[in-house]
Amino acid sequence: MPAEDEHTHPHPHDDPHNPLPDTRRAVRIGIGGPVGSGKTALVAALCRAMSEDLRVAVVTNDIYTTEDADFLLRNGVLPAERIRAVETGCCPHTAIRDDISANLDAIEELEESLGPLDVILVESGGDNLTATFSRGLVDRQIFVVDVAGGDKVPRKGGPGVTSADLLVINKTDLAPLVGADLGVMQRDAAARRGDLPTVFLSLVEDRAAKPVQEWIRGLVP
Ligand SMILES: Nc1nc2c(ncn2[C@@H]2O[C@H](COP(=O)(O)OP(=O)(O)O)[C@@H](O)[C@H]2O)c(=O)[nH]1
Ligand SMILES: [Mg+2]
Repeated sequence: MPAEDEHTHPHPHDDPHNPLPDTRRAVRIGIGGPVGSGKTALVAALCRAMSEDLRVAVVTNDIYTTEDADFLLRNGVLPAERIRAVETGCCPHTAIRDDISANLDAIEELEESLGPLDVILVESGGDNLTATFSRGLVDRQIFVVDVAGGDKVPRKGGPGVTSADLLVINKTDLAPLVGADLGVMQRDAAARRGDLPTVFLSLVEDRAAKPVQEWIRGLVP
């Protein structure tokens, strides 16, 4: 065996211009659900609460606008360079499920310009109960529904409700106003989801989205 200093051919670890990257990549979390259920409000709450100690960035998906990204910017939840908007220009579920390249590009750009990150939140454009993320785009997905449409939503099922890694039932503050029974929603969600977790949330009352934040923090090494 030649001694260490007898090496003459180049080794990757010898190149001072090419240091090994931080190989632990950010946890990618998809946030889906119908329009108006509170996805952007949840993203804003999570950014505010987590960016104090974690490196967070966001990708938003809108059909024809950058409304969600604009909302996050206006509310100053993250510096502008940590937010990327993808204009899907088509059914929003296509960009998160079938042709995910624009979203992957956005994630790559964020990681290249910002360096290593802990959490990347990807908000879907949101159309109905059937939109789910490709496993090639995100590691985990959160599905957000709200109680405003009544307590039937978990019972109706659909892939978001039945298979999301976390189901968030938002706007519990509105339950008395619309006559929604949270107990029924809890029972129906459990019946559809088996062991997968469901949390109730009111972003009006819990501005730090605590149960969702805790779940995400549990995924960050
Ligand atoms: N009362 C109530 N309103 C909420 C709550 N969460 C979000 N909203 C409101 O619901 C509307 C839609 O929220 P948004 O985050 O834009 O929904 P998205 O389309 O899913 O991104 C906004 O006016 C929010 O302020 C909540 O917990 N309670
Ligand atoms: Mg939104």
